[in-house]
Amino acid sequence: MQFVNIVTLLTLAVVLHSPCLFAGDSKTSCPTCRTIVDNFVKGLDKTAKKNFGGGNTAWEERALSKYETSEIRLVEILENLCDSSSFECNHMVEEHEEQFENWWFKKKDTYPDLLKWFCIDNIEVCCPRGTFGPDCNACVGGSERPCHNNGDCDGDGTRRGDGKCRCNKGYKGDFCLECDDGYFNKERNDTFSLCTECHESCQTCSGPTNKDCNECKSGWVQDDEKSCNDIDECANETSPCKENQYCHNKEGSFSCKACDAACTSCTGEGPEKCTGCSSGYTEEDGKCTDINECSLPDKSCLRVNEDCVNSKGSFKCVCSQGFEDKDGACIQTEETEENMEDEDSSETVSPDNVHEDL
Ligand SMILES: [Ca+2]
Repeated sequence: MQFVNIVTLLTLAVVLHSPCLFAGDSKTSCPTCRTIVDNFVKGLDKTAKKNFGGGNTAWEERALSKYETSEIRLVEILENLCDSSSFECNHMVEEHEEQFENWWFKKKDTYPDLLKWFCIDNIEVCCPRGTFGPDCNACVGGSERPCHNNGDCDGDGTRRGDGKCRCNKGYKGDFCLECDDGYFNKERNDTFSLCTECHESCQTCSGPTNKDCNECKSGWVQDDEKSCNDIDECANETSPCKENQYCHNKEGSFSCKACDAACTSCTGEGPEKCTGCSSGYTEEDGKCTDINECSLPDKSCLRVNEDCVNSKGSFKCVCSQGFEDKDGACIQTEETEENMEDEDSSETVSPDNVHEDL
């Protein structure tokens, strides 16, 4: 007795948690139903010429007309309504198989619109376009042109939603008739509104040009003729950028870009635009040029058996070929094969090893 009770409880728990129970009311049940109907129509198309040899004999015509309305054809169509992986679809078809048979044999001449007959009127998971919710009420703005064609009605065509509008870009308000900031009404009456983008210089506007701004966007300023024009942020005596950056003006804004590595400060791109040279560089012919520390009269590398390697903005001291660094001195390398290989690879001077101090 105890055992039976547990089994009953478990079964009940499974049933209660099964998605089957909620399939009729899920968010996706209307789209699923529409897919089923679409695939039904495709199935009708696909089977339209089947079992028909292409000839024209009386026998074939009779066979065709018999197949046209046959259960065989219906089963063929029903088998291809859903992807095998779609639980909701397969469940919906299984659950309403009798309805499909009913429509196929008795209703399809009177109610040729399967979507309306099945999804809307019969299993009640969808509504006609432009309507929403359990009772298929008209969307905001009316079912003909929901949201005045400037937005989406919540729940449109389903048994869900609240019918309110989510306006397209550029539109606002409950009815999507008003223009959003940055847009203006090109055309407007009680039921129609066309909003067009303002000139890029306007925050709000009444027309398409920079003379039609009600208010300039930030980065733009109104001149004497009431037009909004770009502010050249870089024209100021003091740059809005950091010491090692230069200012680049843009329409409606500006940006700061890094100076060349040769400069500590600059007025533009490249070593020619430096106003101060980085260490390791010196001014030469109007631009900051790398100092070759290896050709200075005072030697930069002082140890015995070492070479000076110049690099951009710096230099490096490396032991000469056949010598290696040991305890701060360049010692002759022992001639083993392994060491020969090591020497080969140490010849490459990578910029990572470059001296930072000079
Ligand atoms: Ca600017």
